Amino acid sequence: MIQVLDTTLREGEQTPGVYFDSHVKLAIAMSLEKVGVDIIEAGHPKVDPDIARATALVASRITGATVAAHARSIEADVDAALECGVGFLGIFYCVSDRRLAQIGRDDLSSAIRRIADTIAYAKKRQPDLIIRYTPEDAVRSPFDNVVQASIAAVEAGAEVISVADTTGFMIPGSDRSLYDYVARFKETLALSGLFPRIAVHCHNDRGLALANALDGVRAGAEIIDATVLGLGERAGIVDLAQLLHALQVDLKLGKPWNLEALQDLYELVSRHAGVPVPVHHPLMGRNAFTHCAGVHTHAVARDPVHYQSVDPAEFGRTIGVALDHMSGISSIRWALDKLEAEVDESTQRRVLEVVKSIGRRGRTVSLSELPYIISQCSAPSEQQLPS
Ligand code: HCA
Ligand code: CU
Repeated sequence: MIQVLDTTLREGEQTPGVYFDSHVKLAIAMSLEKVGVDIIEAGHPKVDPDIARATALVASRITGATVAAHARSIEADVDAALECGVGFLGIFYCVSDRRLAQIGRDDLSSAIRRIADTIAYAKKRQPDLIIRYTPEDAVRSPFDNVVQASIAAVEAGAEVISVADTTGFMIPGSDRSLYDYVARFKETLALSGLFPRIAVHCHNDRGLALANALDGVRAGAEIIDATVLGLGERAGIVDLAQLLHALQVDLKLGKPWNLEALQDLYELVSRHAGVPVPVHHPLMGRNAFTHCAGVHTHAVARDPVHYQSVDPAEFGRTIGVALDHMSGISSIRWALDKLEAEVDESTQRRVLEVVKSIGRRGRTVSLSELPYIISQCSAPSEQQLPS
């Protein structure tokens, strides 16, 4: 069963300038719960006492999803996380040779010992805890290091290993395919008789996060990380709405999530993050189901399928038509229909000309201003009005 882990409250808060107060974190978590995400990563409690308090608050109020916390491979981080009452703990430790040599305190074997000891410690403190081990930057680390660390992690009590594409390095269909990586990784662990659930955490540095995540799914990953608006370090990670839609509607995987609840969630996160939803954001953007050119609106008026492969009703939305320089007579008729206004053919043509001329100035005519344009274009003839 595919599960979705939302990390808006942890990875998303690593977006420069984004900070969610604890009551806002609770509101976002409750909105995520309404959408039905399976796991909510609420924060890294050791980073800051406010984050610890917010994580505890979320863990105490959310019953419809598993609440997770983030921790380095250090007992103090585990203690801080478990004091928050979470049911899922993500422990990360990079095992690339370069990182171990330049930044870490350990060589590979002591790093592996530290990872295993920390996991065993957490499992002992809370036997029902679900533990995920993430070899950060897994895909650019020596494969054998990742395998050795993961085997030790699973033997110490980790149930989930997350393949992190920490720098958005992977490219579908190339020799940097996450599909190939996950498939080979699972096969290699299976040779040791180990079958942890595989998670994928895909950064979007090359704009390929979702494509890579779906490659991971195809190779058997069962937990997929995402954030609202794809927030996160640098270019962020997988966008939650896009992921849920692809899994649920296109691939028919996972439990039924409540896609209609996404609109409120995006609005809430956007407002508190201070990050506007781009107008052309797939699925959630203002223009995502708005048709512009006359040829398009003409065809869509007969059957939206001509220019739409996603059904806006999945999100509780409807199609729209933009009134601007690209409009045709069918755009005007669509708008008149919406307004339940009856206007003769020649007035429609005059309205179209006004709409086009406003559009050429780089503005879209809203439905609410159209009645005034109609009035202006209706008899007594426009020419009789004082200029
Ligand atoms: C980080 C890096 C991380 C960790 C992911 C994980 C990544 O900010 O700590 O712990 O599963 O991209 O590798 O987000
Ligand atoms: Cu990340």
